[in-house]
Amino acid sequence: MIWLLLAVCLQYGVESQVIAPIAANYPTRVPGTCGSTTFFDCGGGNCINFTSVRDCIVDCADGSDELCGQGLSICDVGLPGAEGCGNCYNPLTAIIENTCKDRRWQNLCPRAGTYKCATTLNCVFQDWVLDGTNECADWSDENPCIENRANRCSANALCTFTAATQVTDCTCNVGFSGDGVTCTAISTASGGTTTTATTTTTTPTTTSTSTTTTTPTTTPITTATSITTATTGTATSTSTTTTTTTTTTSTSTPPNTGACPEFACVRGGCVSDTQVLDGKVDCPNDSSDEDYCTTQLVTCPDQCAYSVSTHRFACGCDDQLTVRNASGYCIPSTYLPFDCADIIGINSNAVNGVERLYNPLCMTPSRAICQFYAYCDQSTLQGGWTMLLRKSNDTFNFSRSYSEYKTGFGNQSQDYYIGNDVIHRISSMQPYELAVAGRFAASKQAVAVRYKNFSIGTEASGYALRIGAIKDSFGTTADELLKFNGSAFSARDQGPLTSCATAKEGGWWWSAACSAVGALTVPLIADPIDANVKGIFWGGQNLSAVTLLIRPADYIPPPGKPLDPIGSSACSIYSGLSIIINAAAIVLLFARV
Ligand SMILES: *[C@@H]1O[C@H](CO)[C@@H](O)[C@H](O)[C@H]1NC(C)=O
Ligand SMILES: *[C@@H]1O[C@H](CO)[C@@H](O)[C@H](O)[C@H]1NC(C)=O
Ligand SMILES: *[C@@H]1O[C@H](CO)[C@@H](O)[C@H](O)[C@H]1NC(C)=O
Ligand SMILES: *[C@@H]1O[C@H](CO)[C@@H](O)[C@H](O)[C@H]1NC(C)=O
Ligand SMILES: *[C@@H]1O[C@H](CO)[C@@H](O)[C@H](O)[C@H]1NC(C)=O
Ligand SMILES: *[C@@H]1O[C@H](CO)[C@@H](O)[C@H](O)[C@H]1NC(C)=O
Ligand SMILES: *[C@@H]1O[C@H](CO)[C@@H](O)[C@H](O)[C@H]1NC(C)=O
Ligand SMILES: *[C@@H]1O[C@H](CO)[C@@H](O)[C@H](O)[C@H]1NC(C)=O
Ligand SMILES: *[C@@H]1O[C@H](CO)[C@@H](O)[C@H](O)[C@H]1NC(C)=O
Ligand SMILES: [Ca+2]
Ligand SMILES: [Ca+2]
Ligand SMILES: [Ca+2]
Repeated sequence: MIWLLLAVCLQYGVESQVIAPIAANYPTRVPGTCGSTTFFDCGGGNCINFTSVRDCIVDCADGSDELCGQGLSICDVGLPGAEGCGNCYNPLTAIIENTCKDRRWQNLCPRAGTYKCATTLNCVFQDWVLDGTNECADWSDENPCIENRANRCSANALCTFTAATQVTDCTCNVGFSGDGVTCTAISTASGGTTTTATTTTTTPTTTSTSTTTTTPTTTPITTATSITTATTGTATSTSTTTTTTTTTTSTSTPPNTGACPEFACVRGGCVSDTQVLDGKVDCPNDSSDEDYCTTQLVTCPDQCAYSVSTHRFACGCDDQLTVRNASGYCIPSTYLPFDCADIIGINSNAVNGVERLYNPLCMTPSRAICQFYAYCDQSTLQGGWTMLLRKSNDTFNFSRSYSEYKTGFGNQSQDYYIGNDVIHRISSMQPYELAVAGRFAASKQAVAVRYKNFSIGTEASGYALRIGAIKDSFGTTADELLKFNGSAFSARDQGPLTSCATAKEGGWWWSAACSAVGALTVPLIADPIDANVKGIFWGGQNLSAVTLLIRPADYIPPPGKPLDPIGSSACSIYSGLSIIINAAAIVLLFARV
């Protein structure tokens, strides 16, 4: 069930969600008084060709032909190059990956230490600043002039950065001369002429391998029906304009008829937002302010939630940046967990187990498709580990299709693979370290190897694996992952080396030699005839259980987090195993780091 939803999420994530104008989104204008759906009614008897709607040129006197349709919001209006036109999207369904660059990283803003972009809604991690990729969308993260990031211009110079050319100019202030990097005061006694020299620097742009940034300039796809709403924002606006929406989209939710300023009870009567789900029945003729989710919107018991901006219950929260609390009320999501380290950040006492995590690119995180689940190891090496893979025995088959590896499979409380799209998304957010933790079959000794860096690329890059050097290890010094560095992912039915994945019975970042040594998805039990054909090997030994864990490279455990969770720590990464492993051994390893 969970995985089905995730699959849907990821599929949405890669689509453009820019909505082209369709007549149905302009019910009061098309046909209006014009009498034909090929015309748009500007009002006052003025009709324009519908092809002129949202074409970035104001045709109606009031600019109404450039508004997004009902229920749609506008974004990206103020971006360099957008010419004030922007994109229309449905805030209730969009995952803002490639649609709205001005807000795709808005969900990072509640995080400590992120940089608030100058003119867009985005916030970026510190190490995205001056990294050559324009995540802010207004170039403010790449602007060397802001806070004199590049220390380029003299204190007596004016720094200017031109986004279009990515050129930085340093021009000495009046009364100073020099090249802009060095400016010396012009002696007034000398009476010399004031020359203004300029130093020009071009910021090199590197192409990030881990992000896709294609701007969808055109195109329809979604046929947005429905909705009642007021839209604002015109084509000529130069600032970013957000449209407020009130929606009655879902077939499973009734419209708020407008008879009530806030919540409309099912059998008549109005109550305020604060009376909804407060534990006390307030509706005069029914108890729908309290039991709406169990009596009316029964189709989505786990997602059913009340939003204050729309004054209605829906399957998920309507309000952006809100999240459903345990009562079903949508509350501001000041800090959504995107990985297991975030879980510790929210609750320093969090324990090992399956956790719900969020896609930071979602506008309405409470939607089920914006969520995914992972096993969190909160004890090993002071916790914060997101488990990508657990293979505890061979009862669960890892010979899966490319699409299964893409979206993930298995059960987070047992054996599972979290999915390549999730791994890419998480690991491209900030630097991560990787731990391979397992157990040797013969000695039953717990072993672990920690790598300094870990990320995988976009699907277009083949989810190319990138790992750094070993950081530390216990029980084995072998580096069996290095040979896969740079490889693309192959499953039995798709990828550059499907033959390896088929023969060795697992999807992996196969390299040409098809060596299964260090490939952690192949069957654990070695082939007795040719041990290298199958069986997870590490340093010449069979592994009988293995997990793959990641954690932010700059993870800071909460104060007092025990380093030595004897009896629970290392065991946690094998939870679900029936075999007792040597927990103290791994604890020792990490204690020495
Ligand atoms: C509307 O514009 C299109 C494209 O310019 C044109 O082909 C079409 O004939 C116009 N329709 C009307 C009714 O003017
Ligand atoms: C409650 O129900 C009664 C009887 O049907 C009706 O007369 C009354 O108007 C209802 N109250 C409200 C607030 O709608
Ligand atoms: C959910 O939020 C509502 C509104 O703030 C509050 O009344 C309710 O107690 C919250 N429920 C829980 C379980 O925190
Ligand atoms: C695993 O699944 C694949 C594909 O369905 C199948 O060919 C293979 O026999 C299965 N392996 C086991 C051990 O069941
Ligand atoms: C995963 O396994 C646990 C424990 O057996 C079970 O309670 C849960 O329902 C399973 N989840 C899914 C999605 O199958
Ligand atoms: C790899 O990780 C190390 C240690 O965390 C860090 O100093 C280094 O910058 C990282 N390298 C890359 C390319 O991310
Ligand atoms: C892995 O490959 C990347 C380039 O793709 C390189 O920067 C990195 O140093 C390599 N890792 C190791 C441990 O050699
Ligand atoms: C790996 O395990 C198998 C049995 O599972 C055993 O036959 C084989 O000898 C082991 N190989 C090594 C190198 O330990
Ligand atoms: C295999 O692992 C699963 C999940 O960890 C566990 O439920 C099952 O009992 C194990 N089977 C065997 C044969 O050990
Ligand atoms: Ca127009
Ligand atoms: Ca950047
Ligand atoms: Ca109430």
